[in-house]
Amino acid sequence: MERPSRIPAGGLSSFPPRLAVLNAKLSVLDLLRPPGEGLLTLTSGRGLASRLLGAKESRSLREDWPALRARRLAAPPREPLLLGVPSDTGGGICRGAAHGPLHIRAALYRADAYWRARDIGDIPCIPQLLEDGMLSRRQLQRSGKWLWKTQWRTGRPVAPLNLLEESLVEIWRGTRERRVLVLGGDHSITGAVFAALARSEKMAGLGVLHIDAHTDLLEERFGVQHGFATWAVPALRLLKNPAAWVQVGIRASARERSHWETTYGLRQFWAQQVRHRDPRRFALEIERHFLKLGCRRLYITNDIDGTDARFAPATGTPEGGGLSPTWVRALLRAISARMEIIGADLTEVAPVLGSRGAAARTVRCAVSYLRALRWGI
Ligand SMILES: [Mn+2]
Repeated sequence: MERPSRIPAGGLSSFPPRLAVLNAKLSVLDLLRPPGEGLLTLTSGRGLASRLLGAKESRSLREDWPALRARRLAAPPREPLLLGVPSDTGGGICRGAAHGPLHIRAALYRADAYWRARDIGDIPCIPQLLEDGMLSRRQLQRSGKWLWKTQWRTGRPVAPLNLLEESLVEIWRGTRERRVLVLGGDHSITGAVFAALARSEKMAGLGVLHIDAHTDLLEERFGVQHGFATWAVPALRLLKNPAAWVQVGIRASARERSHWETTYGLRQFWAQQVRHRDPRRFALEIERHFLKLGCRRLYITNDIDGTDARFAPATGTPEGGGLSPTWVRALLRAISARMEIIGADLTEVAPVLGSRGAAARTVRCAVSYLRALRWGI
């Protein structure tokens, strides 16, 4: 029997659309799910997105998704895009950050129509997987076939961190200047963002502002390299000058500040050093620091646990003695108004931990951080 060629004589319009999709070469971006649907569920979790976003919103997102996604990916290059990574397999104490993107969106969409129209959806996250290098060939093949269907080939990304890295590389291959706002997920996702930044040659002249209660500078944890406490080590090594990595809000650490600064060459500002200072003056100080190192562009990674646990309790490792939301917002607003933000993320929001009130407070805080960022558009 003769096999049909890719596109029939009548062109794509006369072809059944499903078949056209199967025959076209899939890009990793074709795997992006509608917002809130990247946390893959079967019968029991079905309807999570519609419960939070509303049945109408989630139905219309689902029905028009491929066209909507394509249109949003084609937005003017300076417009930042929103991408969700509902994975908390890299977490290790209390999980739940996989639910962060959906809950944050539900509140963000209500507050700000801008982000609703810039949402390119979720990385599809098979909940038990984290990084392809941790998987057997057999598992890669099984989940790869499930994810890519007939388009599966060895070497294609399967686990959440690899899908995220490849998606960003693909986005920057198409539009080098594209800015992204990534919603985690546990903090391991930021490691994948940095791998993609490096592969896309975006590390030169880049400064990093890292807000967190923890240093995330373990070389490994129980022999595992990918995770919420270890991602910053390989990411830091990708930066030309480690001094261009500035941590703010640190307080839960087995070692002194001097240990981290000497071992890794980065700069740390512990919560107790800065929380009583004027955040705008502090922003000026770190801007001067970045400029001295030749860094004019900034990536911001914001772990919600950098914020004091009183204000943002719904997270895997809440810590007291932290920064206030007012302080963090003022810092974000001031620094993003002065430097060019090429990307940012917000991680570790776990709305399923603690009471409903705790979740609502944490999500409110998260949304206010996203809205504090100035993208200069
Ligand atoms: Mn942390």
